[in-house]
Amino acid sequence: MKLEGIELRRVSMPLVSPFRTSFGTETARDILLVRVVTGAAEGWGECVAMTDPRYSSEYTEAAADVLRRYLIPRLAATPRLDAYAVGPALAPFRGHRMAKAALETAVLDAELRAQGRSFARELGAVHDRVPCGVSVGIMSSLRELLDAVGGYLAEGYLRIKLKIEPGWDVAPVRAVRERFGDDVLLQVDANAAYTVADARQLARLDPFGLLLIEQPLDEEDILGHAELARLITTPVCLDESITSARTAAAAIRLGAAAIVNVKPGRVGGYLEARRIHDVCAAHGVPVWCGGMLETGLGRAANVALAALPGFTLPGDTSASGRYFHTDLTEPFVLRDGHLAVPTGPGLGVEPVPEILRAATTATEWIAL
Ligand code: OSB
Ligand code: MG
Repeated sequence: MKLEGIELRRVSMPLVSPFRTSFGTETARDILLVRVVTGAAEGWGECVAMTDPRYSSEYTEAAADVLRRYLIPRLAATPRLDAYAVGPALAPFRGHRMAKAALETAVLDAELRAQGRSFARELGAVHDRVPCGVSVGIMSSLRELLDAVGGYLAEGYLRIKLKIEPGWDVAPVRAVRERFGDDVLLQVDANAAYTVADARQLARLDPFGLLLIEQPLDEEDILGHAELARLITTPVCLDESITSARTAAAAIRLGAAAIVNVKPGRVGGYLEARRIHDVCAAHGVPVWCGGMLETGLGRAANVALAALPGFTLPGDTSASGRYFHTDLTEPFVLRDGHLAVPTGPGLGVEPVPEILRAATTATEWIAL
């Protein structure tokens, strides 16, 4: 594959409502898109880094910087480039997995579009639609939370995830159980807001029959998660801590992860995400597809990944309308609680030119 150039494009998308987590409140999504242009096709990669380094150490400006300063020049100097060569070519540069993932995804998309093959086919999808959950932010009152959850259940979401933090944990879970019953698939996500010293408080969630508790402790606290898993009955799921197939294998071995949230951006791309799926499947550990408030471009690839056989729990693969009034692509729409897996070449979706133009705040063309 011969690269002609790469575009870095910044896009700003207002959210339908503020999204509050234990690490901050988002009101708009500030996105970096990577567009790879080859002789045969173009490919898109959406960088999932957020504006500020609060979910992880990566942030949008840093991703753009490392791409233009190190990653893109290295790729330009790589002979016989294809998507599987991207990871090894970029390996000398440490970290920056979200930036690397965006670049690898764009190359893979260009390659698959040129070959007329879909992400789903390439990754090994076995379903033509995936069951969807929704991530519900921290609210200022239980009433507001119950209204939001009621709305999502009415739309057909098959699983509810509540964001929690100290002071907003048992009460929202109890309120949702009391209002909507024990049959609702329910889980919580703390985004690392607790320490193992909070085990007694977290054990108070045990009676509510949660599917899992996601990343209760610091991303580096693998042993703490293993210890916590012995003190509570809710299964412990890791998000932030899982940065590669290797860290997934170690976390499973240490008893720190009964379930794994797979986010391709966090782990360096869809190829590493599939390796995590494979490691987890070999250990009988269920996985599900996380989300990072993606536009339709990132969402399309996530939905393809979520159709692999080991993704046995509903993902944070919500419809476009969960976050955006107007998506960059044709919107992903919930049908019976599911999203259809795209079947067209590559991601199977394109940005709508006028919408993309209107949302763009800056572009930079790097000729190769
Ligand atoms: O921890 O899963 C998370 C969004 C941004 C950063 C981290 C997380 C999230 C979500 C929302 O929970 C997932 C989504 O619906 O895209
Ligand atoms: Mg999470």
